[in-house]
Amino acid sequence: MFFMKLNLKFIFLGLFPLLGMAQENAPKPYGVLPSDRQLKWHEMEMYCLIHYTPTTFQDKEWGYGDADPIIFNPKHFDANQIAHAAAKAGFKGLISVAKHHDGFCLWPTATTNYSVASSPWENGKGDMVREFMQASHNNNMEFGVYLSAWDRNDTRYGSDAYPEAYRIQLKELMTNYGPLFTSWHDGANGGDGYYGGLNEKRTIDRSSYYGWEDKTWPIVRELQPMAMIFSDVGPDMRWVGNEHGFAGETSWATFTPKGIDGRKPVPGDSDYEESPYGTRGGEYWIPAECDVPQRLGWFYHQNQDDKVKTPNQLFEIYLKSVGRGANMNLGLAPMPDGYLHPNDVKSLEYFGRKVNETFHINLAKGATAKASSVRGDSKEFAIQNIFDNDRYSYYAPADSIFTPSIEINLEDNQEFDIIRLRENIKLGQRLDSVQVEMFDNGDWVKIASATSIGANRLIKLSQPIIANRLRLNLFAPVEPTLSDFGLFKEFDEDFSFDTSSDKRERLNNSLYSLLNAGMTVVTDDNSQSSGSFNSKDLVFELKAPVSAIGYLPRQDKQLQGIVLKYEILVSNDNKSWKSIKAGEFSNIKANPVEQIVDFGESLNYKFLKLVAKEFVGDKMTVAEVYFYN
Ligand code: FUL
Repeated sequence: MFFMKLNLKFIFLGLFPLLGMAQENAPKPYGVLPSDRQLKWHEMEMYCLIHYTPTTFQDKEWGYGDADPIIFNPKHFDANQIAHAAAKAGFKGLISVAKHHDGFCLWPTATTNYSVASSPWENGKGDMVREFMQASHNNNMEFGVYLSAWDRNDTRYGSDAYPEAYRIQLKELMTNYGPLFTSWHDGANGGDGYYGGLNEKRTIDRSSYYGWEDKTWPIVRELQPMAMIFSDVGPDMRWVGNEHGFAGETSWATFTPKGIDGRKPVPGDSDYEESPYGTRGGEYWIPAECDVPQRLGWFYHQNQDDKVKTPNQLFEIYLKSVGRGANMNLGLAPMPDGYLHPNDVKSLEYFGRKVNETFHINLAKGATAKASSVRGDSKEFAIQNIFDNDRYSYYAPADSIFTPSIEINLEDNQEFDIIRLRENIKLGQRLDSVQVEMFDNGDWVKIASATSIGANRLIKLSQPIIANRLRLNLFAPVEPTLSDFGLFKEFDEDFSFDTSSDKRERLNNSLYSLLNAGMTVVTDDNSQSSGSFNSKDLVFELKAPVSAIGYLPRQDKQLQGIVLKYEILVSNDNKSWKSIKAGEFSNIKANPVEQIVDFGESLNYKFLKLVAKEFVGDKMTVAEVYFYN
């Protein structure tokens, strides 16, 4: 006993001071820090979001809430086909849109009959959320859920009873579907809908109606402590402010959400101007998530089979999301039959191979490096740490050295066009910027620079460079950390889609002309112009039969004038008009892509009128109108 005590004393006296020293010696954390759940999420980098509800069967982007559940009858629903395609492409998780704005629940909830239980699918005994969960797990992916707050079906929407029901739905999802990596709450809420047959517009007070902070999110925290809560403004990750999938060139993980006109920022009512960029020194760690559909819209539309994003487009998104410290959330849209179209599968497969082939050989492997300053002589801060695969092992300079340089000697001459940098974010986002130079003909020449490094930064060079000696100049307001330096060469291979179903072609613009006068041209910084009109309708003279019209909203990130609801009329004399189609351009504000209205047949009229039944602000704006034969 006595002997053991002595020994213990020896161990305590001998070891603790050393441990204590190493601890004291680490740079002090800077600013706000990521939580454990955020660290885990940063490591995930990519996952998918699946939109599949009665809206799929209606060929719409937002269901109105009036679809008869009888239409929800997939013939060959195959969650495994979807999960397998995503996993093979390197995605680490799947999020099931358990309920979209149409209100239809993909699981047999106790809160409403408007669910799979009322559909013919699996004779009303199925649970699609469960199938997605199992398929995710079978494919070694994590699972999460999206539960739309806006419910265009529920008759209780707008009254106190609805948020109570919403919270029960959330509890069901948080309880019965295993460990979840996210609870995703989109910002679109309030507006017109079916609401149990009343067909009206219902607005709610977005700051208080859902009780996000005091009643709703605590359910997630209690039942799924590791689930990242997504909303426009956090608390765990923020919307990047667009649906192109691009974070800002500079994108800080730190963020201070801003309200509009002094109002508190809440989901669906906040200022998104800074969302792509974050806030340097912001109040919270709320990194960006880039949600982007694999097709033009979030739901499947047969006429978009040829518009599936190519592997190269997905790779660009990867560089501008994951490569800017954000995560990539790619929207998958199964066909009505219940699985992904071959074009979507093929593009995913090639994209996965591209990422894998690009990043599996790090050309900096075997390099040696020397820093202008190293912190102590401990391995903990050694420069070699930037070459290992550990995101948290790191290099740091001595106290008060805020702008160290690192010289890197590669094993050989290497040809690369992507540079990867990472900080040890457990100590905060410290680096302001990094400059990369190469040694060329006796001189140091700058080849790249980047601000905001964080969890992961990929710098894509405009062309490949061959070098064997490089220098990194770090700039920070405190002692920086660098946990990774990697060099890669983008992998490329030929790609084309196997099937094409879009038989339509755009009419040559000599075959139609706009008759309206009174247009003001609005031009943005990228010289992309749109017209602003005094009238609410555009009249075209047509010289050929048409089967569809395409409306491209303004592309300059402004919302003023964007058409939300439309009506199409035709005429032979420009006097008496026949209405042929009316509807809404759902989700057009968040995702301003071309909206194609199909007439279902070829029409031969002399005049066509596009009426803006509802638009943002006081003047309709249009970037382009296209006609299809
Ligand atoms: C948006 C929704 O309005 C879209 O329909 C889609 O679900 C997207 C992911 O979030 O807010």
